[in-house]
Amino acid sequence: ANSDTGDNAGGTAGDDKIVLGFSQVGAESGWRTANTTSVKEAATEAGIELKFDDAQQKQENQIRAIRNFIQQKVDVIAFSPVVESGWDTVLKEAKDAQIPVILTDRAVDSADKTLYKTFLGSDFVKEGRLSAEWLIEETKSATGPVNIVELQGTTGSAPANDRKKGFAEAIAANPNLKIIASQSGDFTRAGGKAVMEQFLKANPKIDVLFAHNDDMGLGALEAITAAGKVPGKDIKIITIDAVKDGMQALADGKFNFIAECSPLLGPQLMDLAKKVHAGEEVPARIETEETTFTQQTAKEALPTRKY
Ligand code: GZL
Repeated sequence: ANSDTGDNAGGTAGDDKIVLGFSQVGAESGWRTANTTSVKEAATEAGIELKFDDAQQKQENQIRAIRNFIQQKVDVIAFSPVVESGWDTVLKEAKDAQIPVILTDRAVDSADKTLYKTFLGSDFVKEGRLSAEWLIEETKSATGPVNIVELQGTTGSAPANDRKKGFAEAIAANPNLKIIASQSGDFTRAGGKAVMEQFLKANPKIDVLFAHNDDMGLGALEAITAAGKVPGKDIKIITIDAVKDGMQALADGKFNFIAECSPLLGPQLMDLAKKVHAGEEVPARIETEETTFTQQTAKEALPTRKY
């Protein structure tokens, strides 16, 4: 740690623990809680002292937490930025305090790439594209328009922006596929349910729901069945994450396709924290390994899913 207790002054310092300050988005979804578990367990495993803060999905709370970490002179700061913009000032303060910063899960839009050492997380554009590619294949024999409604993630967040972009770019190739409504459900089950209720009231013909995460899709299920429609049949459902509850819905035939987004970033984060603390070079971008699931492969994978 950067503690200037002086008790190591001049002596052969014991190899004291690395102190990592971690600012987490919140606890909005199954993905998020699995991610928190992964970070906490990996810190224990790695012998790293973790200072953990839950920002309840508020950027000002993350900025405050990062400032506290700087005051406490932690060795390394890591965080998952709830939104892409508005980080340059506080990241500059961390840089001036010579505390290396690691981005996990979500990215920031800062032009100055020296404000953080690396970004460890998924390629959200690819997740959106893979979701669309499944739908293009699934509807290739459709003659008339295929009406899609989209439940976006948290407004301004990298996963919401990029999943939307990847999906929209891919379906542009097929004029039959139309996004007739698109709105944020803030990555939560409650948000997904509330917005899907509105979609169903306003749109008599909905063929497909594209939800930016499982939790909003799970909330939408309640609205769809309440409207007397059969999820997975009357309305095809595509989601992203592949957390256990989403995979169960997929195996049960209520969802049709999930693009995985792995929350298990803890071990890689701790390895990176040790490297940046030691002043070692690390890659600027580390992309998470992940796959996709159909109803059949979800049934096969469920028994061994870790989250
Ligand atoms: C993606 C992550 C998103 C998940 C949601 O890496 O930021 O936030 O897809 C979570 O479930 O709320």
